[in-house]
Amino acid sequence: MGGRFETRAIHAGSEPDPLTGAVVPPIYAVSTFQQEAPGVHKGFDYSRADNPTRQRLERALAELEGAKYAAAFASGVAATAAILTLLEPGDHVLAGDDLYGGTYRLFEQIYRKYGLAFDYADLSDPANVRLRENTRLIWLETPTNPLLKIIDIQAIAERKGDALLAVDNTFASPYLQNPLALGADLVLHSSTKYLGGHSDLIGGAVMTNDPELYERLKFVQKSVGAVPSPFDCFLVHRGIKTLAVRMKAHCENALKIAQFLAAHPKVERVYYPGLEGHPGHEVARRQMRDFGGMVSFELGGDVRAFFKTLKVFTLAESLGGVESLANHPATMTHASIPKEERERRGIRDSLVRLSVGIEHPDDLIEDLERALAAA
Ligand code: P1T
Repeated sequence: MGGRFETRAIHAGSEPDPLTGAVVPPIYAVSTFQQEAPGVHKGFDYSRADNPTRQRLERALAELEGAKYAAAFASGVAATAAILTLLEPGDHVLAGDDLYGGTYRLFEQIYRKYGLAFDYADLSDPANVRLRENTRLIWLETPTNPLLKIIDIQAIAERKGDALLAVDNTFASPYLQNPLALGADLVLHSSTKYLGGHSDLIGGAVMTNDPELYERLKFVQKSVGAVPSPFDCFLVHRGIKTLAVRMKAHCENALKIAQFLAAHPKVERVYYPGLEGHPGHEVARRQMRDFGGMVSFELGGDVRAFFKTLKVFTLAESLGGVESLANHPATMTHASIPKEERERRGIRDSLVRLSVGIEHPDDLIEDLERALAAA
């Protein structure tokens, strides 16, 4: 399909249905497909292996990341697990030290026992990439969850040696940043977040330009079977059509909120890459189209009273939906990281993470003003 991002987001994988002319890909709620003779069929045999609604979504996902290939999964962590399945026992993974708590849990509590070794480093300084002989994967998020560190993808790609570089692009979305163009081998999304955009589904995806990696991922997708339902694929695909307009509004609101928080006496520190004082501001300006919808801050006050007073922001895990959410990483999204390790990484009990939605910014700021006064 070609065209600029906004156009591709609407048309990618969405050409009219050849059978009926339907302008939106139909939901093929079906498990199996008739075969004319054993092994002779129209390209689909069983929906775990492939499904027409999923295939349309995968074409859209690939196009948005400038990738040749995409594989959709039942959740972001299922997509992460699929990438880890490409490794062999004894392999070493170097990961960024700030990342989603569920990713850390998957690494430490599931895959470590299958013989993978994990190390964590602050990759916002590329000099911290120190490879071992058996390092097969570098894993990073940027901006990171929840501290919004910015990692220079191109600088890490230049240091990756023989390892694969996987970038979890969930916080940025493909509208803001395309890691494959910066040298990553694999891009991952939790499509639960900005891609879906409406907090009404769980999904994940992996994109790549490497045909061999893609074949292996398709094999894992079919063989392990963590596939999204046709209905969830439809919802993600529907969400993607408005990704560009939503992201513009998320970014505009988040910058206003970050500036408001930075000037507030009860706020000790604001983490937002769009603020000029943010250590990753220059890199973000270079590798992202804008600075995203996530803002974190250290609250100098009563965190419980703050959350209790919020009315427009909902206290909930997750992010990337049209509605604003507030999260307490220490007890919610990052509770699976042991306290000592969490605090070493800078996730204190005073840390608040906001997923800034696309409501009117004045309503959001008034809500925060009230809650900060009560804190
Ligand atoms: O929830 P799921 O769709 O399985 O995606 C996991 C995931 C992967 N990567 C990042 C960067 C994420 O933030 C997440 C999920 N995160 C939350 C639920 C959260 O509130 O941070």
